[in-house]
Amino acid sequence: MRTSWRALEAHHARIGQTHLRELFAADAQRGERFALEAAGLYLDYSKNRIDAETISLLLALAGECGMRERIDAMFRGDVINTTEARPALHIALRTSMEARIFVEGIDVVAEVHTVLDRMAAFAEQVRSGHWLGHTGKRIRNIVNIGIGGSDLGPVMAYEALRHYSQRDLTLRFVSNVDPTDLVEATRDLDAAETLFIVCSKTFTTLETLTNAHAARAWSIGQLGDDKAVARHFVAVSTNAEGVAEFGIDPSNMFGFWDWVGGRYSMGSAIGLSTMIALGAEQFREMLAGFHVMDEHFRSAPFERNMPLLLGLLAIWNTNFLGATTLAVLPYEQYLKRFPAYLQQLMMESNGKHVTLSGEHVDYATCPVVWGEPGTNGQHSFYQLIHQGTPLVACDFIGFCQGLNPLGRQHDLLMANLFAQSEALAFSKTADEVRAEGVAEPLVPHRVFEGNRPSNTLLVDRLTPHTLGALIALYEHSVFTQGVIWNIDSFDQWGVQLGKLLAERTAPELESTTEPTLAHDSSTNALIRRYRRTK
Ligand code: G6Q
Repeated sequence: MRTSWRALEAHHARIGQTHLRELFAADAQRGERFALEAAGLYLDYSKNRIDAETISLLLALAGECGMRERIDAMFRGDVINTTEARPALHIALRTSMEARIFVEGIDVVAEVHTVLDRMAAFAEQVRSGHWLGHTGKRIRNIVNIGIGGSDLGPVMAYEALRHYSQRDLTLRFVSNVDPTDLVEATRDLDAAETLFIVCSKTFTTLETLTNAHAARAWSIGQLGDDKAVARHFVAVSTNAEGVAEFGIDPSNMFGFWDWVGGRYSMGSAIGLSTMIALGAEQFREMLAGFHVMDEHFRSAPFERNMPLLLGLLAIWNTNFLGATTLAVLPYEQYLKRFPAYLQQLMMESNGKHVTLSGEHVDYATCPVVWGEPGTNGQHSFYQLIHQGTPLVACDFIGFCQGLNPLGRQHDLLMANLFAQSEALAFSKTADEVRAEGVAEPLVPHRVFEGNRPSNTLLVDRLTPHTLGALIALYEHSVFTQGVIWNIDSFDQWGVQLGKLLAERTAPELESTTEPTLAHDSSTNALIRRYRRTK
């Protein structure tokens, strides 16, 4: 075990039970001391159960884990995704045109900008009405077909930045192989005005290809001509052969590279739907926001480095305080898909059980990530966060300026955010409850123990730029945690397993003759019952 890890354990034994009340009482400046600003985001981390020594011990842990070298390796394009033998170079998607990053002797930055320019030209044609459908009508509906990393980023970004989108375009997102998803997304659309973007890095994913084939049949069915595919389907993929086999003209394909992980790909051509909705300029603004945070992560001293500190605080909460879940609580309706996006980013990256060299870890890795926008969550699951038995770490996210001013509503929204993080941190003791005149039998029920850790991210305004910075903040926090846990944050063997298993079972459901089933008795019985009843 690392020396700094042991030192943190000893430190935890000393201050682990110290209440946030005491920590705030001991330092009148605590709220400003444990806060910092970067890339337009303000992070207040003072409501964590830490003191100055906690931070210096966590920084020592980062040093001991070789954090500097690992960050540099990522930015250089080294093969840091070792189980897939690839770099993880999402930072190259948003770096400046002048930068040079080489993968196997090829300058990837130049390639990134070539694709961005092609995307921009296409997006502009669609937005302006110059890209016409097969029958000569302009495109009014864009349906993105993709799943996981080829869906969650685009849908989250569209929802988050809807305020800035071209309102006469309808965007929809189809991911599930459940036919309801595609059927509901297309039932009121005119195929003559509908463009499908088929997003799949591999172009082999069962759900996406099944939906894409069904969408093609729907399109051709309405338009009555196979040739319609050329004007109504474009693809985003690394697999040009697969795209051509499907029948999409390679000139209507936007490429990316195997060094972009699915969940890190929304700044690549996978973001084509986002670019069509927002326009190229605002898409580039979003990339610029990512880039400012990337540069901050790369160059800021560790003690003022926002993603690094956020990652280290997660280590403290997970491994020393025992918080096994993280609630992401945006006080911004436009961020309604942000918790789902972070779920994949964090849990697929760091939900790992072995170290880089394959040894079983003997410490907890990624917490369960979940959340909902405030204030809605306050009327459902916040009860457990306040008074339940598990310790839930919380990230509150709020904006000083609302995008849709309406009376006092934005102030009311933010008043709730501030009040919640305050209530979670500070307790209401039995004596305080009694002093309010509460009858004795009810006193224990009205007590709040407090001492629940939270971060608050306060941002001036939700814009493409600040959204980019916010996502990059979490990406690099995830990376930081992965380095400390010594795991591969960029592979996803659990996801690959699911893809294989479904393909094995589907023929057993479909075969017209009784199949010989060789599963366990539970799975065999379920399959037989399904076959009888379907
Ligand atoms: C992301 C994962 C996974 C992936 C989907 C879709 O990091 O690898 O969510 O994005 O399984 O894969 P394709 O883009 O290849 O269809």
